[in-house]
Amino acid sequence: MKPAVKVTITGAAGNIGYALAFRVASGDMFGPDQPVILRLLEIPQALSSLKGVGMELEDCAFPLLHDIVLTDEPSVAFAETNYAILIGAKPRGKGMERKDLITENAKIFSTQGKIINDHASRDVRVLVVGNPANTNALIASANAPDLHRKQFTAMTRLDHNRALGQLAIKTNSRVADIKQVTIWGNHSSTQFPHIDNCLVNGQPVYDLVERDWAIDEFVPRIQRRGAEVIEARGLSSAASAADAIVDHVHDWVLGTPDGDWVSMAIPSDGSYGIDKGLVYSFPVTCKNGEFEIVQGLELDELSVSRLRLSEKELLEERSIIQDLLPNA
Ligand code: NAX
Repeated sequence: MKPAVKVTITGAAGNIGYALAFRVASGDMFGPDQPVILRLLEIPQALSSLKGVGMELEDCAFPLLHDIVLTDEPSVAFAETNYAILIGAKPRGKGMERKDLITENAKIFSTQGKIINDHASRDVRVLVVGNPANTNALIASANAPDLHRKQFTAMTRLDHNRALGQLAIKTNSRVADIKQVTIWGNHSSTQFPHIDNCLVNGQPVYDLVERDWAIDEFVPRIQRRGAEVIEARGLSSAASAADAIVDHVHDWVLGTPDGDWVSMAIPSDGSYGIDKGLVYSFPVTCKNGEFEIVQGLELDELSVSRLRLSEKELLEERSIIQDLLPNA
């Protein structure tokens, strides 16, 4: 049996953390032959609830789960960790402006970036989920000067999966038959779900749907899907977010299938003219644990303007937290 990998989950007693821990422990993230050690981090006020999560994990008797650490001490949670999944963040409080949320959460992610830099395994892979996810990933990586920028990513896989789900319904096909969907930009309402290159059963998607439908209905639907779930459930997406986390890390580590790509928010290398260093969602393929941006996609004027709009929002977010980017 392979040696166990260490997986840190922050905010592990929260909505998403609770849905995620069991999926990782059952082998969904790394496969049925990869044991895991879970390091679950919470704030002191949530430690009792976290204890309950730990008890339930024990009660599942997962054969792949070799150890569970429950802690409110980040240096313990991140010690020698191979995967850091940063979910814990402050929710937007009453009367709080978006700017306040960015500033409040920036403090959490700059601190965690430093601790990951000092304590995590040198090959650590980081996925930021807590919002504003893209900018929080930028802050964490800028505070981890000894690690490579490409070790820090943010999640747009939920948006990607939402796009696949809605396209499958619209085209009356199976999700597995839909390829080459992209989420560009920020994990926010400026994201651009883009299907110009999409194939359904090998057929161009626009043989099956109108482009007007894509722009006028599909794009806003994916952009607003999170809000739609909250309206229906009274709670934000949790199981689907946890599922997207499993997919993001699984594909990063184990690779994407030939002939398809996934969406990941990663440090821009300037591809498609996006400001270098911004954590921006691109179409990527993954192989041998590395991701690569899909190059050469043709974008019409409207698509380019949507990419720019989301880039502009990320530049604004960056300017708000500029003083927390020591190595930017
Ligand atoms: P919850 O409020 O249910 O859980 C968050 C947990 O984090 C709480 O248990 C809290 O005690 C803990 N926490 C707060 N600060 C912490 C810190 N410094 N260290 C460790 N733990 C800390 O929120 P949940 O529904 O789980 O959502 C978590 C985050 O994910 C939010 O920021 C949310 O906006 C974001 N999302 C991001 C998504 C994405 O696609 N990138 C989609 C889902 C989700 O909306």
